[in-house]
Amino acid sequence: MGTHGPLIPTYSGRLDKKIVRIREFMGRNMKALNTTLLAAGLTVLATAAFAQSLDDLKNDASTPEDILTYGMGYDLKRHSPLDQINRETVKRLVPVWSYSLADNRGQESFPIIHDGVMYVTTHAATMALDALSGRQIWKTTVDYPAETPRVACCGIVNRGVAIHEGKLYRTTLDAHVVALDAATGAEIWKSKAIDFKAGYSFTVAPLIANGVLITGISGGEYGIRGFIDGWDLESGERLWRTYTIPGAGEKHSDTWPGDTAKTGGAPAWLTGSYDPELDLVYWGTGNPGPWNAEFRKGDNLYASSVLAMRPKTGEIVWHFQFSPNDPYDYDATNDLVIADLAIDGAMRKVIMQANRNGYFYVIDRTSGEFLKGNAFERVTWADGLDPKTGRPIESELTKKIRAGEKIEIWPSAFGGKNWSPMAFNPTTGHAYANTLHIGWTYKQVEPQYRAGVFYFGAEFAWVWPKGARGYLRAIDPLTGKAKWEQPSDIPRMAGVLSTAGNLIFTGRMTGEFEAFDIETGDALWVFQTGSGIVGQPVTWEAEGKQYVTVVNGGGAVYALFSGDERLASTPPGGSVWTFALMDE
Ligand SMILES: [Ca+2]
Ligand SMILES: [Ca+2]
Repeated sequence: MGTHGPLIPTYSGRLDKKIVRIREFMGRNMKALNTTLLAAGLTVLATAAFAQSLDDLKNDASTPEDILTYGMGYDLKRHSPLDQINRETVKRLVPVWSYSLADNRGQESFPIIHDGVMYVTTHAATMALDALSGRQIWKTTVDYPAETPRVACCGIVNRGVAIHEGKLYRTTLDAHVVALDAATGAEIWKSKAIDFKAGYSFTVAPLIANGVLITGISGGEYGIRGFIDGWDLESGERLWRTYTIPGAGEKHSDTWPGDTAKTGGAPAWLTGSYDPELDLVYWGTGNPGPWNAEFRKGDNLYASSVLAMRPKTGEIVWHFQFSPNDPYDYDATNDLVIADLAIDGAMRKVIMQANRNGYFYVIDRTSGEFLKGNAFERVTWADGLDPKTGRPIESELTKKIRAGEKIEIWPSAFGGKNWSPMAFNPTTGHAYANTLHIGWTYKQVEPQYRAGVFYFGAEFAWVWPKGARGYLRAIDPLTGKAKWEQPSDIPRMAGVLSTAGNLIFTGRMTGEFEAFDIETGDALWVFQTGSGIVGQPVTWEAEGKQYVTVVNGGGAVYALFSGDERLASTPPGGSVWTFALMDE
């Protein structure tokens, strides 16, 4: 079993459970083998321990000893039932280990943990670490052409692996999908999605739903035609491709004038959520291109939308468009969180999104019906949403933009919230999100398309507020209102984690990893990690002990585009940090 075998003894407390699992696994046809198997020792155990079935992925949120899915569950709630680290004990939270990623780019990798091994990525490598000690087990580099970074608009990043039956799956900046052996890091297959040179790239962590590996393309700022792909887990063969912009003559192609659809953008660069009961994947799409909306009059489906799709076929079952004919780079790729909420006296199956456009949406995930949409940040581009359809009511300012004027608009292209995922706590009923308080002056100009080059058709400059540029907020999904907020001068761009210990974890671009009281928002704990945090905190347990892990490493979208000189005093350099409670 190579390097994996020696880890098993550190998990001796779970051996009995494993043996039971193996018995069940072998049970139906091979009962007689049980005794032999038990006597066969660790090699057999370790082999079987690699299996993590589709059911394991489905149950991920309720099995805190591992983290098998991006977002800590198909529902992307990023909420853990673990409570050993809580409001009372968090003062004893200390680092257990740190591992250098040996990379100076921004780090956004979501850690996957299975059987005592943690898997993390950078744009340039995939790594397996002993989760308890931080020791590197293997590291496999990613080779891509040196010219590739020019087609990645907003950070040379990778958001992590997917895992299934002993294999890891990741994407590469030059638009390939790779399968690796989880035990050794050896490449099993590598498939090309598309030629990267025209502005296509991958940063997304793949989703495995109903046995299909799903990826979404990046490149919304380069005049691409967006798509979402389904891949065969075993062979790497592409099973389907669903374009996020219909082809000529297809349904909704009339929402694009002339041949504007060909360079219409609508990327799909963040991981979707999945409801196994409905067998629907929810995947957000990005802005239409170019930003100049007068160049492509019409709703521009399916840009700035959510698509509900069948994972087996890629069929679009329903769609909802947040920002029709969007001029403002309001990607709708942000995390689509699945929950069941009481709305107007009835329990509804919903998805929720804190959209870049400044509205917090609640949508019926069975049908796509708009239920609620309220501003969670300053919004001037619209006066509100139609209460029945959710369609934005554009403000006088947006009308002036459309007439060619230069106008100050809120929120900016950074959005009311950027990609950094929020958490949802089903007990408090609140979403916890790092929101952005940034405006911009904006004017549409003639766009010029050149393959692999920014395709904006707009001139813009950021408008900074006097005080905080961002707030960690506890948001009521039904009203958009904040129960509490924690300001930050340099805005937080990290993911958020909620725990049953009544804590919220997140981090700052100046390096602080932080814990807050979920009820009051009071800051309870902080640790300086030495580089900016734009990654995604997770929590897990082993041998009865709770751990918290976050990847740090400053950089990516805000650092690249804000010109915020205050970040100069925070050095780059990515690491994985893991924390646990010091003994009393
Ligand atoms: Ca789990
Ligand atoms: Ca965009």
